[in-house]
Amino acid sequence: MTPLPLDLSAEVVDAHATGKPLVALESTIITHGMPWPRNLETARGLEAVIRDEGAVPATIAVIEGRLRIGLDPPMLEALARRPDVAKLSRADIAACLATGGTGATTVAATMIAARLAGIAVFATGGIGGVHRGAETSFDISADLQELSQTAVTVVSAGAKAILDLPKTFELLETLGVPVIAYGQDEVPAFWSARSGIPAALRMDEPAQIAAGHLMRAALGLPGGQLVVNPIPPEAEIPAETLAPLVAEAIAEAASRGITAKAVTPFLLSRLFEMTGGRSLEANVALVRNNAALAARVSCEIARQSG
Ligand code: PSU
Ligand code: MN
Repeated sequence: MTPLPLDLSAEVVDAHATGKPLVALESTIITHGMPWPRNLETARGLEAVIRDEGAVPATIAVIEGRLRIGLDPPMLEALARRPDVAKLSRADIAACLATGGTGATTVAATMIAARLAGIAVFATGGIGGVHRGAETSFDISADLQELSQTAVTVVSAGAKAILDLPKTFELLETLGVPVIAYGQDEVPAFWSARSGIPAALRMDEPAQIAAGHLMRAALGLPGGQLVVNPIPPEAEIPAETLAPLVAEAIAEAASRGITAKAVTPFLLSRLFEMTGGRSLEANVALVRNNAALAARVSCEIARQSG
């Protein structure tokens, strides 16, 4: 059988050997979600937040044909500086590894890698979902199916508000993915804490989220849990402020013929311009908040299973 070109950082190897809790981080947010140099600052900051909470970070990417679980500082910086990195989802990751390529992992590909590396918890910003107009474009992120088949708990701030949120949460329900709102009764909408959409599940303690993860394993259920953690109030952009800008950005993407993998990065960068950078500041704040919660959940999984 083809050997898996998997490299664990020394820190990740040590964490496994000593039973320290780990948190996976994706790399598409670095290469396609945020502009230089804020992307690198944010990526480093997330690792620091996870360490401060007593867990070990593992940023995941494919570098020259090797699946890296934990990037050393020069590797992280090189990835953040490169303008031409591929965006890898479930469909792309094997081909990238097989051809010696370099690519950033999306939520779906990061879940696959985290599971292979024995990491139970992963922090991101917002998952991909059902795009508006999906009834004609069929644009639905592979992140949703991945959540239904790969047993990793993903801590997010919901699905990005550029998406069709009601359809996204309907589809997650159909796929059997538990959507757990943290500390409130409705799902958040990425840059805004509220969406008006009631959450199927609510938990107020990391210990409950950890217990849910372990119970799914005991049941032999294959998929993951999606935690939706509201953006901190001081960083929030009200949904009313954002709605017209999102509509304008989506219309622009359509008129410019932007499709497939390019849609989400285009909309994020247009909103950055339209909000004078405020959407990026909100994105940084929410992903840091998610990293902290993910670390607490990972510590609880280690405690409850130890
Ligand atoms: N969260 C962010 N910024 C991002 C992403 C998540 O704050 O850029 C990325 C994730 O990697 C997610 C991807 O998987 O956006 C969704 O892309 P698509 O809609 O093409 O599936
Ligand atoms: Mn898509």
